[in-house]
Amino acid sequence: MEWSESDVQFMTRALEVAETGRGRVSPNPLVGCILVKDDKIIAEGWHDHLGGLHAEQMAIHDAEQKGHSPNGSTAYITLEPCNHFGRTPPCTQALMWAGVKKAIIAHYDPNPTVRGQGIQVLKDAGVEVETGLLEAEAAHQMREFLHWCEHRKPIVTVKLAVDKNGSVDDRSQSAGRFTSEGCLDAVHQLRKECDGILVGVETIIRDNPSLNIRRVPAERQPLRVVIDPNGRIPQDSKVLNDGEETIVLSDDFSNLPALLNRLGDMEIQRLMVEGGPVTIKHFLNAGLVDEFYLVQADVEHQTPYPSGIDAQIITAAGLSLNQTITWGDESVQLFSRIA
Ligand code: AOF
Ligand code: ZN
Repeated sequence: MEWSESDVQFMTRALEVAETGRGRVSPNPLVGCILVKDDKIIAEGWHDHLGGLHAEQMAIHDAEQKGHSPNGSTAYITLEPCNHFGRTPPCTQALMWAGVKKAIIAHYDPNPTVRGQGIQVLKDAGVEVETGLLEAEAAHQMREFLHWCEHRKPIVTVKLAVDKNGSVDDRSQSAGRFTSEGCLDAVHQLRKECDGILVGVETIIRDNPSLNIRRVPAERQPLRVVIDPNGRIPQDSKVLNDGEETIVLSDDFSNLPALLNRLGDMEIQRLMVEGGPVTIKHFLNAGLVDEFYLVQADVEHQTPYPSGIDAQIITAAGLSLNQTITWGDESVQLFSRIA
């Protein structure tokens, strides 16, 4: 398929508005929809939050509100429209009633209740349909949803902060942060994009962390998952007493694939593993890490606690350096699984 420059521009815009829902739509995917008439955008919509309108319906509503008729327009949609009554009525029907004459779709919907039917129903109704425009970009944007549809388990994102020598903790001091405020904000944003946060019980004992989202606005908190094979979690730990959900699992580390399947059954599509190094190493050794954020702090611990994890170990686990970004004062290496 040959796409025109304006096709690419409109789908790029659809992907952009879809981002608005990031951290708020799981277990649904991010979806954006643009309505175009006479080569001009007349309306925009996106799936904003779980339970909210689907992107197509918001776009149709937006057109009407702005006094434009969607009749005869072309819809650029990042995901195949749904054809089922779920939390909302089918988008296929909405598009047809609105008189949309052509739908350009980035990615098919692998959800078993939708698969293929959305496109077929539109075609049967005489709507012109084209697919595959910026498909790879859309697949990347909704990668945890696609992964979960296929494997029914979460992608695993690790975050680890180390000092100049690869130490994760200064044992000469009580447990504390050694990264900048800006870095913490970024970590909270990342937490928001994940459905669950997993730590080993050692982290709870040493740090008593809250493992919640406080530094960026959040409508919901991630599920906290603590691996505690020997029942050592202190009953007064914050994660057990702040009213948000925590599950404590007595699995040992040989059981990680089964654990991920169970979290997948709970609709956890992206799991953040926050530590400590022993827990992270188990995930690395089992080949279960998909993304790794290695945060490099510009400090030196007096009594270091070596992580034993560096770029080489991460690479050996099947990941490769994707990009280097900045979080506050820290430089962060992002490693991703080689597809
Ligand atoms: C669309 N447009 O904007 C989204 C779609 O639980 P529901 O009813 O909200 O349906 C969720 C499913 O619908 C989700 O798993 C995915 O297959 C599709 N999401 N479809 O036409 C949208 N978010
Ligand atoms: Zn829909």
